[in-house]
Amino acid sequence: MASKAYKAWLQYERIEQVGIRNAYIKLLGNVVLPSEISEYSPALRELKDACRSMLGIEPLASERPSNPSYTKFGYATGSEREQLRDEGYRIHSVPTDAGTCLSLVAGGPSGLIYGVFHLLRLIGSQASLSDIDIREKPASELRMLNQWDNADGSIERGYAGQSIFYYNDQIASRLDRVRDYARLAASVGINGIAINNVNVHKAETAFITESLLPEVSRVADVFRSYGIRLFLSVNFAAPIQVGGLATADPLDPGVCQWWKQTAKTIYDFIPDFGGFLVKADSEHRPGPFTYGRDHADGANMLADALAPHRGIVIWRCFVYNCMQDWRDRSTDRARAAYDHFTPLDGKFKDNVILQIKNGPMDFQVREPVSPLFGAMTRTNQVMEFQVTQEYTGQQRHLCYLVPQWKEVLEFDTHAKGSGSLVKRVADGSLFGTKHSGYAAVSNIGDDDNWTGHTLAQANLYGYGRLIWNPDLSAERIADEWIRQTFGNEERVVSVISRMLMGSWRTYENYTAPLGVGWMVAPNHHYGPDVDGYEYSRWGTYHFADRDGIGVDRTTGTGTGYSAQYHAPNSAVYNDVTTCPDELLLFFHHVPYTHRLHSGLTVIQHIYDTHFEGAEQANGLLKQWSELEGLIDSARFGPVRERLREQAEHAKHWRDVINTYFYRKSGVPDEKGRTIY
Ligand code: GCV
Repeated sequence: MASKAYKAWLQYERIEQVGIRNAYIKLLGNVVLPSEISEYSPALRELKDACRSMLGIEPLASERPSNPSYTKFGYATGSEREQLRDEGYRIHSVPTDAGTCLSLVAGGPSGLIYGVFHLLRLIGSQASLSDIDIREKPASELRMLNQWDNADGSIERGYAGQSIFYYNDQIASRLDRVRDYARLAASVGINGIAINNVNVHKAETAFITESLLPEVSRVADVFRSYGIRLFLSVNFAAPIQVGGLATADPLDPGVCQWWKQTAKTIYDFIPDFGGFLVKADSEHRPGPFTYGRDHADGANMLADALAPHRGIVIWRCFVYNCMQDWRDRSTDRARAAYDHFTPLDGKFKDNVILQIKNGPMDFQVREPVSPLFGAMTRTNQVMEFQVTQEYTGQQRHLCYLVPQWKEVLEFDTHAKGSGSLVKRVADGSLFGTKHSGYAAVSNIGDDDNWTGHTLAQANLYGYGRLIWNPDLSAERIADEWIRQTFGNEERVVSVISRMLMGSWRTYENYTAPLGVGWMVAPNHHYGPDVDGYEYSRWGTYHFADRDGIGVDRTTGTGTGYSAQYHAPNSAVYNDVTTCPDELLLFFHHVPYTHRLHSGLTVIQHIYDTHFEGAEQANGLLKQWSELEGLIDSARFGPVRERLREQAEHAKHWRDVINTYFYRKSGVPDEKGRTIY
């Protein structure tokens, strides 16, 4: 039997209050299905399983109502169908002569699945179904997960065990766990998944060949039943590596032909294949630059191969010089994506989508929003988030990231005047682009609780819910997740909610200050090492000396990065007096005695936030400990262990950072606390 940790937010706990349970039983005891909806559809299966578990009943499926009150499934027609499109649904209670009909009308099979999960969320939080009228459809078209899983079973930046997809260079023979993952993903509206790492190694390069496609298509079958299309990350040099060609030049007719044939073969096995995800000319991956071609040449060639099958190319913009000389002050990694891609605006085929990381660097705890959002008006774009906590505590620390993503989505790019929010770029409405949406690096592995830290499940849940509806608040998403995962006991809900909501700021407090980022140990990126990346080739510097710290990215004396934003953002960031405190060191090099808007000096801010952050981390442990006895021990204990580690590790961060800057600056802490 699945453990509570494994069930994640699909607990389907029995409803003990008889009155409430009976009200649900009355409605759900009989489900009326039109002939085109099978009793064995995943939507109905989910409803039945959940009813068995929550209500102790097996709903009776029939073509006509057999009770005065009943639930009715159907597909929308006419204008309602147009309005809901494939993925939308309406849940509506309608009085009948002798009772109530709960009607779930969906635009298509995916909408039905999403509608059932919504209904089950309502029941899980014990909401009344007697007078409801809910209409939902996703805000954006593409809602993807990216697995950074490798065929050998490892996961790049994975913190929850090994891959559930692969073992020993093969696709897992049993896909039960993959099916459960598909359920979790569908329950929050995910509709696409790239199942292998964007760093495509030898074994995965062959996934697109005839010998391995039968295996890949088994995985596609599982996801398809939950409305999720399968994508593959591809190796740009595949024509050489598995095709036996001498080149991968995107303008070479033989190469074009090879990809066309390959696409055709893929669609023979997987008729609804989503397309390719490509990391090219980035961190030593092959790409069009090798042949003197640009990214539009590379992406368009693949797009032509996929177009006859309605497939798409998702081309990543994470392109920068990872062999930089740290002595070279003229190169700025933050500029790279914009500099590479804006000149290509309008040159991509309409089945190419650029995938842009939320910030210009790499998923730091604090970065400005990537200026590429708002800079390309004629190019399809999706936003890339990182659910896996590479730089935010690696799922050993609690860091609920939804508030961070929310800030990104609410950022006003001013691309078309005020109100040009990032979420409107990502949903395609601002520029009227054909494709749009979101992708995120998943945080799951084969640990029983999926995410290593049980509370890190909230990030996966939150990602799906937020991109379904970017207007949901981070608090609301946290509340939903807690109720479904741990039940409706108010004390549990309020304590965990407080813990989640403060955790991003807490993590920021005891780690890298004021937007400077990167003070982590090289390679694995866990724990403090202030100079770990200072004299390296990755373009990730803080330039701290005895007088000051920060990267001058202004137009006057710096790298000019601030000019990549539209006015007024460019001016706000460029001017040290208007730049927001939390991004000050991202944009400016300032003396330690520089006064922030908060009134504190930079050095005092560093000391204060680090003492405070370590206290807050300890507070997380204390708050959780209050819940002993209210949460099953199988989940309570391991979370407490992680929070203990976090509290200890936060002290380590505090002392390393404070000591480093005290020794550099020689400025003592005004409050005389212990610094080493
Ligand atoms: C998949 C960062 C990570 C890499 C990752 C890369 C990317 O640099 O550290 O592990 O590679 O981002 O997004 O491609």
